[in-house]
Amino acid sequence: MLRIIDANLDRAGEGLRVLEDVARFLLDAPVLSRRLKVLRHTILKGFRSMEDQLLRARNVESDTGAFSPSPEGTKYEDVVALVKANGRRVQESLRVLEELARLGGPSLPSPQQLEKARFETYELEQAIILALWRDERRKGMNGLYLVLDIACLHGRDPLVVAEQAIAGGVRVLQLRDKLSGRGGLIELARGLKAICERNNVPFIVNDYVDLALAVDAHGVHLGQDDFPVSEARRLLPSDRLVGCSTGSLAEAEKAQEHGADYIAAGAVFPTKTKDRAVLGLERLGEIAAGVRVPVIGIGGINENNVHLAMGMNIAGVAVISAILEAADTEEAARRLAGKIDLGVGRMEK
Ligand code: TZP
Ligand code: MG
Repeated sequence: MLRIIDANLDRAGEGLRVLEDVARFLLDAPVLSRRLKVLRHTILKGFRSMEDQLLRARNVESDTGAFSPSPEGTKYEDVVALVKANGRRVQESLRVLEELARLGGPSLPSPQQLEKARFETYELEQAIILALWRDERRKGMNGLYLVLDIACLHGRDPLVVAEQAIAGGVRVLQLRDKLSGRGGLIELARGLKAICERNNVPFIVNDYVDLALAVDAHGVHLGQDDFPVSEARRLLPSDRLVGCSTGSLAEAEKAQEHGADYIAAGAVFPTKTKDRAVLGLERLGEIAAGVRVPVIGIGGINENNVHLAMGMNIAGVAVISAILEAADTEEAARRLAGKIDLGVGRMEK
């Protein structure tokens, strides 16, 4: 019995340590890693009075099961697989400890405590995996970003335009409609999301968190006077993105602090599409250097100046008129995308 407890306590502790380090070092998620640490300590504390007894009972040499199924150990496909395997390891060992605790014993923690710890692990494992997925999506925020502004379509079918733009090289698509009510946008949003999903392009909804939730969009994009970033972060599932428009380094820092996954900075150049102060290249560069999240330049960007914006070490550029006012959508997207050298962007961020 002591040997079973000892082995499973080790497994639970080791597995939790792996999860904690992923949360701490890969995700930079202090709340998650703290919860994991507290959980690990709480479990160990429950067995502290048996510590010496367990150590004495340990006998690695005579353990008939102490071998690995393959000589080099398990190889994980990616970090998510590693988290799943270690999550399972913790859950299984807590289950074994719980079963033993049900047999009773003077110095064992109660089965209820161990069950509670196991359930917490299910939740923490899910939180880590969702955060890893969001991290992946955040890294995909680069290249050419099209803001599909319905007012700029001049009667064309948004679904057709979206398909053409993506065929030309658009890597992120946002639905922006300042004119219709959101009720009327649901069907269109669903259609655009389906196209994006088919092409492995993130689909972002401008302004409306409820619409983004309703159609299960990959993210929402918010301006300074829209719904607060921190609230959107709280409402959206944790693998969804929240983007924020900013016009200064201070706004960008604040957005990042409140949980924004990427930042749009602009207007980089003068634009007729939106009434916005011009940021200029230098301040765009300051924003790009001042935040950790990807920065997307926006405002007045076209195929003649895109290289200047990308030269400021940003992750990508967002455009409206350079694609939507062009006679040939696909060709316009292709020409712009061809001038974005992702190799010199901020992909390594
Ligand atoms: N936010 C800052 S500038 C801008 C938005 C939505 C308009 C971008 O449009 P264009 O036509 O690419 O300049
Ligand atoms: Mg807005």
